Amino acid sequence: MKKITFFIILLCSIITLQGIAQDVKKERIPLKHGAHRIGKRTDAEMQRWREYGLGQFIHWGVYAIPGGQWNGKTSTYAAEWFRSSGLITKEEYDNLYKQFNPVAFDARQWASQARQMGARYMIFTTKHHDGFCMWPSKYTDYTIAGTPYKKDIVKQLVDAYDAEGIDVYLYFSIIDWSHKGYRSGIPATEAEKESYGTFKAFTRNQLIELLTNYPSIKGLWFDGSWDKAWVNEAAWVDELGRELRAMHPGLIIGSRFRADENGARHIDSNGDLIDDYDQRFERNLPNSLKEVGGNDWDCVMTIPENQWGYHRDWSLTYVKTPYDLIEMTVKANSLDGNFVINFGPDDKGNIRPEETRIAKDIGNWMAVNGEAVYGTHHSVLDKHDWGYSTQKGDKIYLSVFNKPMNDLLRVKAPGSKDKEMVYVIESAKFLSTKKPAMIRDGGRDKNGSCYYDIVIPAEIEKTREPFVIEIRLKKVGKGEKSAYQQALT
Ligand code: FHN
Repeated sequence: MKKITFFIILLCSIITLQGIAQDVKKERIPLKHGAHRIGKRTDAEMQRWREYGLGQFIHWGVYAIPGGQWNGKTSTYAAEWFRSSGLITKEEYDNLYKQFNPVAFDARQWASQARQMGARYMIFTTKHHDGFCMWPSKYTDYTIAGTPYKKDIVKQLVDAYDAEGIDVYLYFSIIDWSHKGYRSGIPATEAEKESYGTFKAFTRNQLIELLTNYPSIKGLWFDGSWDKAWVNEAAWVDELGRELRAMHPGLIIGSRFRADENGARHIDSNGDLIDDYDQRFERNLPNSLKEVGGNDWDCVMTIPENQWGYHRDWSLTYVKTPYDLIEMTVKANSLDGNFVINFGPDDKGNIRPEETRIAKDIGNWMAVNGEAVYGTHHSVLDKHDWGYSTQKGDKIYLSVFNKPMNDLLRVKAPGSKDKEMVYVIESAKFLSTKKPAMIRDGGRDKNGSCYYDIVIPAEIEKTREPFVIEIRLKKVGKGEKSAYQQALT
């Protein structure tokens, strides 16, 4: 008896403690510089962002000159970090810009290639961690104006991509190795504070300059904001964000710009997303909606493993295939995110042939199947092993990357809350052939979900390409079949 009483008391204590723990978890702390909005932005600009589906990233700067190699040695470092590779002295690197002369650069050709690939937005590195500016900034001499090339690259790109109807976002690195006042650690002395103050003023000036010079851009894509010194400036950075947004209504900024006053980055101390979309999924797609936490998000991805800037030698790394990248694109959209593929042009301004081929293949697939990506979101269907489903209005797109050996694609329709009703497939067609698909009834489970087997015809099977089936569902009384099924089964 004593034992039973003991266990009952223990159980009650555990339940009470759990309750307290949950209450403590739910308690919100007052934050001045955390998220300024709970939930997603609902304005037209952000809705447009949400519908892009596929984007292009471009990492281009003076690091394209060494392209990962120097004095006959090859670095396995990310090429855009070459200054830190140990193969070049800082002085040599900092003088590379005097040779930067991308005579083959043709912004219109890049933009046309991006449009053919199906990109709806582009993010361009105006300034990476080395601090070299691809626009003629009046706040430093370390810019494109000081190169033999001289011309404003950012302007040419903004104009060319605007002309193709591709929205432009400017990548901006907070880390800037070229500025004397830049530091990673929190300034301790008055002199350090003063020096860091000059860096803050410089950063603010450059951001205002970018928004002033290129007013058609849609957003700023921040990077290199993890330094303690920057994180420590929550109030100042928050105010800067306000100023930039006031200057440029509708401006879109991801979660990597600022931290809250407790140093929490991306997600504030109350668990809410800081700014407009979650930037934490770099080269790392989430696997479930739960991971995404109901937020907008993007995933930026390299074609090789971890090379963003131009590296001459791709033989040292796995290079993703067009189908790898297409699958990732569809997966991102099935989880309510955008997917952005990175390109690293060479020092002359050429997009490397491997990237051009990949862009072309992706574009050919997107031209036929892009409906499954643009403007779509997570579908009402469960995740299936053959691939991913996305949805737009009442159209559900089944993107198949793992074709079943029996050429029957099993689809589980959602269960219906009303026990007398079930979902049937009202219509189904292949996007590539535009032909209707034949469907077999696959039975029901005890929760009222119906199963269907979509027959993959030989003409689709033989292409050995990922393909998309567009279906529509209809709720009918139990035992009824859709007119489509009656005709086709
Ligand atoms: O250090 C950079 C890296 O070079 C590259 O620019 C990527 C792109 O998102 N961002 C940083 C690493 O997170």
